[in-house]
Amino acid sequence: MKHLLWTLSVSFLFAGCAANEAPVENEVLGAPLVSDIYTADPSAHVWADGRIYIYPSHDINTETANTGGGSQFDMRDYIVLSMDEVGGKVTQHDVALDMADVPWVGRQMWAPDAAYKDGTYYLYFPAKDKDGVFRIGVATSSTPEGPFTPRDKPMAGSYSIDPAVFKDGDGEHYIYFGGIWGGQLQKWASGSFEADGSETDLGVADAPALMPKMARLSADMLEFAEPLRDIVINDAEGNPLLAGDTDRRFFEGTWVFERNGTYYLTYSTGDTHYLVYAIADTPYGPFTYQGRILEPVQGWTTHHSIFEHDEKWYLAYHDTKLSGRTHLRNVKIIALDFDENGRIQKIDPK
Ligand code: FUB
Repeated sequence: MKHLLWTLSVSFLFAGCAANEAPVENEVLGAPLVSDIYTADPSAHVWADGRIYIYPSHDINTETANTGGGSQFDMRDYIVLSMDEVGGKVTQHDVALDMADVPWVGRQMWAPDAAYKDGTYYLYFPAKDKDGVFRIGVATSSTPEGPFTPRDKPMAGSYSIDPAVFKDGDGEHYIYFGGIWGGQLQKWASGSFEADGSETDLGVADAPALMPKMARLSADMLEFAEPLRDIVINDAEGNPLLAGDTDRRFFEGTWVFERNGTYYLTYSTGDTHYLVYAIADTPYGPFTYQGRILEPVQGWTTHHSIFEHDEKWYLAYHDTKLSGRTHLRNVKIIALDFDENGRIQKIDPK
């Protein structure tokens, strides 16, 4: 019944839309997937069984104060959500990975992603090591929901946050990651970690913005197969987006997918609270900025993933409607539409 109502709502809203309008409204479709726990940063995948799996952050109400750098986001484990279809019954699985089982982790298990290859599921997760430096770890499982067994060290040469893994049509996997401010990417601007480096940005508005990083994954999915590269994001004239262009420049939360031969890089602009996208002809880019996907949601952070299920496209995202508190978020899913030229139709959550 719930699914029927959801489908009718979608049909009604789509029927009333002109080609360039957002297809849906969040009030109708964007109900929190679960309300027993707080979840955020949803990475959605449809594996071979056709079921939708969401790999979110598991927000918790700790006593950790907000002393800067996102310290109040003090998460300790991961819990996977799954469902047969959007709008269907959501299963909240048991703990997939606990901080206590990862020898190198000090604190703050942030936004994860997952991948599948040859019978094994891989969970990629950022967390601060014992020295307070964000690294990216990998854990493996024979089932999509876990439990996952972590490696005892983070990926060699990894840093910052928000890993996102994209599988290309030729079977190669690529990992994208990075986040400025609390995600520490600006502290790596010189190539090595500067503990006393900027907490807020590079401060040079007319310099090229910090770009997210990427590499092809090794055949065993556990390490970078090549040196890390910047993901270049240009404007329509082919010039890199600038640090001062806070409405468009990358902040955190990359996601990559391919549709009709076009590679889409989507990300959060952080302090301006937009989800935006850029396109390229290859998974390496360079990417050209296109526009916004989602206007600001309730809450400071905005993070997402995009997936296709039963020939429809969806945006998984979060807001803070359940709690009203920045660090206690709830994951939602909403329909996403493309026009005939492959342009993503912007959604306004209000
Ligand atoms: O959930 C903690 C952090 O908040 C994520 O890593 C960022 O993308 C932001 O959503």
